[in-house]
Amino acid sequence: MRQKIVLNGIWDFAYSPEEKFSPLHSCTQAQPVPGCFDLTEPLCGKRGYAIYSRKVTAGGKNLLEIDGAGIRGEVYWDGQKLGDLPYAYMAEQFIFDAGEMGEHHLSILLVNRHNEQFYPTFDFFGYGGIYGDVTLTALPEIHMEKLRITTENYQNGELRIRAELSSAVEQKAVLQFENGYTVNAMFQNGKLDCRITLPDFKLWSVETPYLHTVTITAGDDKITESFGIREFRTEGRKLLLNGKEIKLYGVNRHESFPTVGAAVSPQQMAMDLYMLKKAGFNFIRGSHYPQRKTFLELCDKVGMLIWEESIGWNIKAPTLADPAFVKTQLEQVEHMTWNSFNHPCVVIRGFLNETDSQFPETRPVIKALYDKIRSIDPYTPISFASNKYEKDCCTDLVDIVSMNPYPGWYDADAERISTVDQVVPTLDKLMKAMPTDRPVLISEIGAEALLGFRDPLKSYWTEEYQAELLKEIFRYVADNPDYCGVAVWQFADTRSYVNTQEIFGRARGFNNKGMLDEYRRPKLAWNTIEHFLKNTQKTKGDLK
Ligand code: ADA
Repeated sequence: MRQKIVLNGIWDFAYSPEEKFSPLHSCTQAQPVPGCFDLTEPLCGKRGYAIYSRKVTAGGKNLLEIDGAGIRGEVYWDGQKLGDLPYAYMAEQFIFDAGEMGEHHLSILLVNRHNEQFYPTFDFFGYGGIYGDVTLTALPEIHMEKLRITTENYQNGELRIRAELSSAVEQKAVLQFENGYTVNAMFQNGKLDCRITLPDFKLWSVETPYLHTVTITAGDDKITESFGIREFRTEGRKLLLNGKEIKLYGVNRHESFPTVGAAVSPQQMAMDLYMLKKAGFNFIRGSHYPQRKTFLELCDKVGMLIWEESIGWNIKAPTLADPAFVKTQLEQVEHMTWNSFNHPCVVIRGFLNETDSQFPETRPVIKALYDKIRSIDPYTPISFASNKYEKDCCTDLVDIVSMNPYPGWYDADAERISTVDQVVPTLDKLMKAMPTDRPVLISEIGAEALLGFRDPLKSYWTEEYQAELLKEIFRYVADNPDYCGVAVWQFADTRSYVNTQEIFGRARGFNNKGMLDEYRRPKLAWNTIEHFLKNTQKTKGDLK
């Protein structure tokens, strides 16, 4: 079995406002990994260059994994470049020869300045740091990779198992499942592709998230992978999980917490997840970037449905006309799909949030991104969240049509203190413009509210207004068979910038549309929607 060492801890560190470091720079400061250096004094809010480095005892062929960093970076071993960290939040893997067994020097050079992959206008703060675990695994000379386990038939436990060897050789393989079932198979020309029907299997679902494990031994390599047997597909306007209709009641969740930025601890991830489960939510859109391996493992175990997307917030048509930029988007969706392939919680794969999908010239880009994901993952429904509504000309290119309408917020009117009465007409009008042959999801909707701001007028920014608006929205979605679900924008307040939105700016420099504040302190809306989810059959019928 492979030996994985976790390299988290206190690393040597240095920061410079102007200069990129040499990978062997001798650092005089220290920072924790995972961690965001631009949230620690005297570097709070500073943008520039950083180096994290440490000694590691290793030798031979190794796999280095970094579960997300930002905003971009490069990785070095003994001063030699292993590769890049081009996309914030994306888990990256590096297979390399560590040299003679002994002490070596690992360094990660980061830049937290914005770039063409992460604009300063994104409505979420771009943190500099190492967001997730850093691990090192010694590999045998010939090792397995690209393991894909797909449910071919959730009713009889038929699976398809594919994997590749690092060299195109013939190799016997033994597949042992946790329930004792064992299968002999073969890598031919370095590729394994077998179908098995697992006896005594159990299904994965939100209520009963049963995980199977398979240990594959091939030559000197041995890997163990958890997986779920489930089918998530569309049927007309409906979503089916294991053949039963399921309506999504969820939230958009940023991977962020005010004191640690994007380096959210597993403890905080668990707290968020258990809060959502207890309140009765079944869905999280991982807005707006690939999700951490740790978070997906938790969602697999706890039972939560996840939408994962590559980072590309509000990208305009001229940028999409640049083949080099489109190539980076294709790289992202490809890497993201491989990274999270075997997590049963990931039920929707997405990209390009609120892009210029009202223009026909955007169609080839969306089709290319769709085809790239589908070339790896044959089944998972694909979508992108649009704010072009009736003008969107790309809805036929995806499996689920997703829209981000904001009735009750961005239709604010100086003459009035509320536009909650716009929810029904807006969502009715939107639905009339949607294709009738596929599910339609409200991927974002909500309003800002400042924790503690209560007011007799119950107008915009009050907790009362946000609660009333969301109650109206959830009631509408529950009573309307045409919508397959709703994801509130957003779970918790998140750090943004002071003025990304001309209309409202961002009070406190935060996006305040959370049902919780950034420290997960509930606003009235949280209790209101928890009450809805627990006390209404989520079908026809009033809030009790
Ligand atoms: C968009 C965007 C979100 C957030 C939201 C808002 O829908 O996708 O990231 O910025 O608007 O709060 O306005």
